[in-house]
Amino acid sequence: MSMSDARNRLWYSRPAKVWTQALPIGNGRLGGMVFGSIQEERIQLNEDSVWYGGPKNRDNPAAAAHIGEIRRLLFEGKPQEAERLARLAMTSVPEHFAPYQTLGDLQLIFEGLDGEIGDYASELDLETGVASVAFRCGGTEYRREAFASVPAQVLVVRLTAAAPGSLTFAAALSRRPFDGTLERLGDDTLAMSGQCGPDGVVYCAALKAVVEGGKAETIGSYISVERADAVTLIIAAQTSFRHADPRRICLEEAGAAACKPYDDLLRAHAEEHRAMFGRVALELHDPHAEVRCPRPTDERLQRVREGETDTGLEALFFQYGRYLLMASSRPGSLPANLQGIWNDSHTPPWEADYHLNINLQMNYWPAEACNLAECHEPVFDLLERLRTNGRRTAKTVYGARGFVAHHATDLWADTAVQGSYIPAVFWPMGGAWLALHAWEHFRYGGDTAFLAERAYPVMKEAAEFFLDFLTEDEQGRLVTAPSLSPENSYRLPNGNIGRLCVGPSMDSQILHALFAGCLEASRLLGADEDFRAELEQAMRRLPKPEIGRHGQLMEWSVDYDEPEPGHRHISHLFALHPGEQITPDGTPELAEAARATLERRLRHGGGHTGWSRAWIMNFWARLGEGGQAYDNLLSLLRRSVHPNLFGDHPPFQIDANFGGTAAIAEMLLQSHGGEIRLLPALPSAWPDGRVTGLRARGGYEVDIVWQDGRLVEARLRASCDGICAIRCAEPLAVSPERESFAAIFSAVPRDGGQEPPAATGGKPEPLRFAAKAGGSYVVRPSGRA
Ligand code: FUC
Repeated sequence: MSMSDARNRLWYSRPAKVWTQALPIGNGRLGGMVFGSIQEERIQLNEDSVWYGGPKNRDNPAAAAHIGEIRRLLFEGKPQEAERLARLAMTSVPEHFAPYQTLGDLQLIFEGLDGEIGDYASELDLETGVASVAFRCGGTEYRREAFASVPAQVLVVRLTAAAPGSLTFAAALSRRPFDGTLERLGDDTLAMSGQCGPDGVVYCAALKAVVEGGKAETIGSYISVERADAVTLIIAAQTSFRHADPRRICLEEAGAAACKPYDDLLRAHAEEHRAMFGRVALELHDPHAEVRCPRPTDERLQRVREGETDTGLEALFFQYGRYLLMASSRPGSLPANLQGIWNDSHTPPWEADYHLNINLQMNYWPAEACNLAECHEPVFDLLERLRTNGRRTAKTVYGARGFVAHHATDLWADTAVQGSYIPAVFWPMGGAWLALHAWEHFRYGGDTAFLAERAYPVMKEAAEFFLDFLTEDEQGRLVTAPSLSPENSYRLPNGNIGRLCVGPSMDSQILHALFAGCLEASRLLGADEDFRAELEQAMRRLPKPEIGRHGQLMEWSVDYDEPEPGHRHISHLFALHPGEQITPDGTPELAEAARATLERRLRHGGGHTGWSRAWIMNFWARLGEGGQAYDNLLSLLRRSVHPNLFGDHPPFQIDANFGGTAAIAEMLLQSHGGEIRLLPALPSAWPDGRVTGLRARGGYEVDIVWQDGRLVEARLRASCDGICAIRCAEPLAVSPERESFAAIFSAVPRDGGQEPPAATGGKPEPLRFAAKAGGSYVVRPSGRA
């Protein structure tokens, strides 16, 4: 295997004591947390479909009959009465769905490792996707490697020692509590099977040992290995979510992998992994950085917590987000849940579910921009299933067409109201927001077949629900009701606190984006003229973003007092990010109000959860405020990251990793509103650097080099024909890349103007040119072209 860059490694000089120090591996479907312990190693295991309980129709049949009354109470300014009725009539039966659970542990108990330990290092190589542990004991060097293979669909653990016959250990699969069956199959295999509740999935995990030298036998619940030279352990796992006979598939997968030499398994895995991971590189030059031999990652993090900066760690955090998405979301797997795929509990926080009121969406913010578009696919699969269930929920709960999903969903794509926590659950926007992800996938990649077959149908059906559900307010606007502003509350003039409301700003903003997307998509596809007319009309009647008495964007349709002005959700800035209804250039007053909103939230302690901090970074990046985005990155690293760089809510929640990675990309490259912006929010802390392989909407891959805070050059590789509008802080000029085979390009001056475009009002106009699919273009500041 070729060497990888030390900059893309996490490493530690001690084994993990707690789970949030262990190192994650994953292939989207299978996950492992490697502790790196010497005498008793633990690799905690996950399979993405190990959820407790089966699919249920939980929609409350009383709902549709009461929606009118709940609405009336809200319009009359009686949210508490509305909430009482919603709680009775809309809460699902049963109230909750069940959690995602741990699969169990691989346990390895070693003999003969009680001597003095030297040269210990555990590491996670993001480029190869291999976690390893190396140490010396009694004069012998030991090494363990672990990875989750996409090609082989198994976890692989390799144990070696420099002296022959040095490996004696017992290996077991365990799950606590466990009421399934454990089988010994021959000398080298164990199988652990069970069921996650009476109507839940049946699972099977298999462990197979391939021993070189020495011998293996199964005794009790263990595989015993004696005096081996090297051992490859294969762990396979499957559930009845995908296969009628998970045990058979699992044993087949373990058997097939065990037939392959370890080097072949490793090569196939690392090649597949590198090909994706290597699409993007980020260098943030720092003259003070220790590039060659940096300190252990936890020590670097500690120094940052104590006030230092470490641009290498910032770049590592960026790449780690990409690594984690590759490890927890691949074609055919389920989407990354609140913990990605890594969970050691039977009762994890928030069921480790798919929260649709920010968290799942945030998980996928880096997917397109950070060149991992295929990792987005599980979301589109989930959307298909949400559509099916959500049609029933739309009809039963709201008497409406289309499909609806609320604030959270599970393995079974449950669309019912989830739980009874009033500030969150009665929110009908989850499906609509998620459907926009399919639209984004098209905007980045330009795949019209995907648009026609997958994106547009789900967007259209999400929109159809709202054409029925929206109701007219006193001003004749079309508003959502009942709904809420996730998960915030407001104070009425009489002092009462409300959560349920009419027309929260976020809802109108999501609908603005959804309707606009549907209109554009249907035009591109030449479909549904009548529907388009209906949508256009509805869109005009949606409430517009409004400015309140603190100069802030209003979160509700009334400028209510806020009991918690530093609330972690900043839902009413959806229009700034990930939406694009508000931009500093297009809507300067609203952008100012967005800034005031952020400042107000932050003054009152906002950003206290990891994901909230990550969203704040994205907002500042969209406002072109690199310094603010960077300060919030520092806060994220200082307060909301575990020693293994997992994001912290607290507790551990992975969205901060993905949101943080997306924000760093957003600081370097933006492509919303029909323009590509180079270095739109570059902080002074990153004066020199280079990024390669980021993606921009319209079908571009973009490399950027900058020095002293100024663009040196950018290279664009186009995968679609189109007019490229691109800008940065100074005027730009373009030339086709010399080695490019597609030399056909022409500058398209705006309004018949000259090329390169002149600066207007201090801000340069974007450069426009016709890009051809397959063409490469070099863009430089025009003074230096
Ligand atoms: C959101 C947040 C919580 C938490 C939960 C999983 O709704 O309000 O902070 O992140 O999801």
